[in-house]
Amino acid sequence: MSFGGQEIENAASVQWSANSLNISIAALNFRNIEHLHFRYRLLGLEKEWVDTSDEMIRYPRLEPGDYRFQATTADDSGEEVSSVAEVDFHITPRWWQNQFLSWALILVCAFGAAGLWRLRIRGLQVQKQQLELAVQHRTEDLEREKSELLRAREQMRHYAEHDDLTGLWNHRIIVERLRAEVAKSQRERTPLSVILVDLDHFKQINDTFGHLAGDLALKEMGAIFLRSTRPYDWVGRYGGEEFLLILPGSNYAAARVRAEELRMAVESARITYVDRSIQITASFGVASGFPTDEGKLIKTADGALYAAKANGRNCVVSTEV
Ligand code: GH3
Ligand code: MG
Ligand code: MG
Repeated sequence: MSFGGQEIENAASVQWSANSLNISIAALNFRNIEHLHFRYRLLGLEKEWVDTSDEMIRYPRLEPGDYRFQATTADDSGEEVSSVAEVDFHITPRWWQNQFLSWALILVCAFGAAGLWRLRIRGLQVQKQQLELAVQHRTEDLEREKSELLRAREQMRHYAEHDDLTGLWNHRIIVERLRAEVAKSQRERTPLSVILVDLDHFKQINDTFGHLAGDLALKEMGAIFLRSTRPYDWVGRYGGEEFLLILPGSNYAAARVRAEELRMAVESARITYVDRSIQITASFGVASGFPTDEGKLIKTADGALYAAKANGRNCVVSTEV
């Protein structure tokens, strides 16, 4: 018997290798060997006997372990004609075929795989967190852009509806409101009054104190009118130095009183520009009643205002429609 070129004797111990085990059998006690053949088995690998007439047997790549090779000679009838010859041998495993080491290797691989898996999961979690953070930032950006756009739109609307200098409703909006209030007054059968105000000799104010002083005076007048009206009244800049006030629900008497109060507030206001005090008066044309048409109502108020100017200014003229 030889294993990887090395002779094996009974009870031999050889180190594992990828080589094959080669066995040559000879029936030394028989003269007529033509009718003989052999039976053999390698315990540790197989249990069944194998018949052969070959004298050479080969086992490729045996695993480490204990083996017993048995062989006997048989005649043509298959009967055993010799005693069983035996050789025991042991193939010792290489260090890496050690079972403990194999388990250790399996464990290391398993732990390694688990570690890699955990790392991968952690990586995915970090990636997910980063993505969520990016989405959150983008959402915040969009929210900010949206609120900026809304603010810009609100500002645009404010500019489109208000007078730059006084901050009051502009001509277009105050006329629109008047139309709506006339319709409401008709629908609800409630009185409606308008007051048209024109500052007296305002050209002279500009000429005397300068245009910037005139601007300041216009602003102050606007503030006085706003302060002296109710939340549901409408105050607008009708023209250059003319204001239109809409008083829903106010009848002739109430509007007249209100106009007189406004007149006194204007007259008593002291406007200081640089170190000079400017005094202003205004004329008031009031139109009250149950109007059917906003154009006619304005025209009536305009007529009253004209009369107030003709009366010597700084006064109120009221008319019923
Ligand atoms: P009256 O008493 O008859 O109303 O005389 P008035 O001078 O007030 O009337 P007039 O119509 O002759 O002049 C109006 C003046 O108002 C002329 C104009 O320069 C001035 N004015 C109109 N708009 C503005 C403005 O926005 N700023 C300034 N500073 N002045 C203005
Ligand atoms: Mg005027
Ligand atoms: Mg005027």
